Amino acid sequence: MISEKMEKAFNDQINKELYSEYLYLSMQAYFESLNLKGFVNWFTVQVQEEHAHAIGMFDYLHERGGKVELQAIDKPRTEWKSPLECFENVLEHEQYVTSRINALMDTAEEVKDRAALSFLDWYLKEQVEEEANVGNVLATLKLIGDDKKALLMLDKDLAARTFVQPVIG
Ligand code: OFO
Repeated sequence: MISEKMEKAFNDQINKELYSEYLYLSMQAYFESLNLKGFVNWFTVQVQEEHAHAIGMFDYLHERGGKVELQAIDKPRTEWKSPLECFENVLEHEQYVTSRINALMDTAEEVKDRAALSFLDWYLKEQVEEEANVGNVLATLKLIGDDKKALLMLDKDLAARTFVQPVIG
């Protein structure tokens, strides 16, 4: 049986993952408004990944005999000045999520929940990957500057991203 403290920490993180899904859906809508379909595809995959992250914790909490209590999801931002500003926001958000996963692991250490620690290892590795992927797109956007042709080339590249159902834990 999972401790009450750990149960609450997981419920809070499920909310953060669902918020991530919501934020990226809002960014997807922003790129729809710019008619950049490759970016739209990139965010479609991102939304699916965040949903999988939330469900991974949702299932795990049940597996450990805990109770899932869903919370209200904050309203996400809806406007960005440019694709560059939007991706700066993505990186900032992923860095925040990384800090939350670290805090969740601190709680698991505090209550000596080694099973949760080992489960959360996957999330920690995933954050390293996410930050690297987002950082790459961001670096390219910085190089592109105001070059519309180069932006369309990046859009074409991002259209190739596909969703692979992650095996969590
Ligand atoms: Fe983007 O990794 Fe979950 O939140």
